[in-house]
Amino acid sequence: TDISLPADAPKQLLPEKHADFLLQYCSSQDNYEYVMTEYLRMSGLYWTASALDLLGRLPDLRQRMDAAAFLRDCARPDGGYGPAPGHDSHLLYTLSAVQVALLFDLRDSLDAGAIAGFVRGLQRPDGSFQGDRWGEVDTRFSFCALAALFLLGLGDRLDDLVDARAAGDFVLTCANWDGGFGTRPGSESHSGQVYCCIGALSILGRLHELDVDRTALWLAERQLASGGLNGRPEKLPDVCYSWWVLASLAMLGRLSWISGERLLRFVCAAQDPEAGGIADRPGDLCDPFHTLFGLAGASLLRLGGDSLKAINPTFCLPVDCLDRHGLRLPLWT
Ligand code: GRG
Ligand code: ZN
Repeated sequence: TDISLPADAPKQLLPEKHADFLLQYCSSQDNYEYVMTEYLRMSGLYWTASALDLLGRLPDLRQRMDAAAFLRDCARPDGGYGPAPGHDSHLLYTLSAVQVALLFDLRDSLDAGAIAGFVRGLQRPDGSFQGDRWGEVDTRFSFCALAALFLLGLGDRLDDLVDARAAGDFVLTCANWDGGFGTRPGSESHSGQVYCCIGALSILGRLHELDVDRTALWLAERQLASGGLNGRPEKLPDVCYSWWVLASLAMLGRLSWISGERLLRFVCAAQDPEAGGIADRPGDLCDPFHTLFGLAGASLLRLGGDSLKAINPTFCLPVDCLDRHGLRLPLWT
């Protein structure tokens, strides 16, 4: 299943337009979409801020909002973060909160010990992580747990804080015969889960335990004739897989296994040339999520020209942000 690119679709990346779109999106409090997404607002702020930072326009957002106050209001007594004030904590929003803190240079305002305690409390005996106190297990949460600890500067203490060995063992049991990974052992391969599992293994320094070529081949097969990437076989292409698939290939050192030029053509076609922003596919409504992952993919491919900063494939943060905080995976040095 694929789409064809409209003949009149944009052919060039429109970085200034995207900065306008992102700033507009989060400054209009009465924006219907913005109000709608309260249950994931902390992640929304991360997507917006990370995309603006890639574009060199994060100072514009800093001027317009008080990120320190928002972080404070979303912190919970259990040490985790919720998506918005008054919501329960979850690993998804706890990772986003740490990412936001790094982007806005607010790491010192976080209680790293309390966050680490929250993360530790969600690990299960088999090494997996549940996302919150309700108990759903997913390889996304393994990644969120390890990434949050690493980004707090606790990367060299992972073994004291959680059972790092068991965390990696669990992720490896979620590998499928086709080379992909799923949410739990035996579940269907999906590119988003592949990103989380490879990301977790990259933090643990255990990528070499994978059949790298088999996984990279499954990822490369995600590219369709339109140039776009899908999340699993028989599905439609979607701009966000420019991140989930490409970042995974980058971590495996196999970025050249897909055609970057054809992918960029697909991403460009999903832009709104008037209001800015990138959608999941051409003709659809733009949002900060697909805008970040479209730009982040272009950054990995180094096809954004001078308009995009370099991005780290494990953490989806600009490389200069990680450098500034002294955060470096041995693999990426
Ligand atoms: C730091 C970038 C970053 C992420 C944090 C939460 C997380 C870690 C990663 C999410 C990975 C994931 C599961 C992405 C997939 C998202 C997505 C588009 C799901 C859609 O699934 P379907 O079944 O769509 O609706 P398809 O494309 O399969 O038809
Ligand atoms: Zn998508």
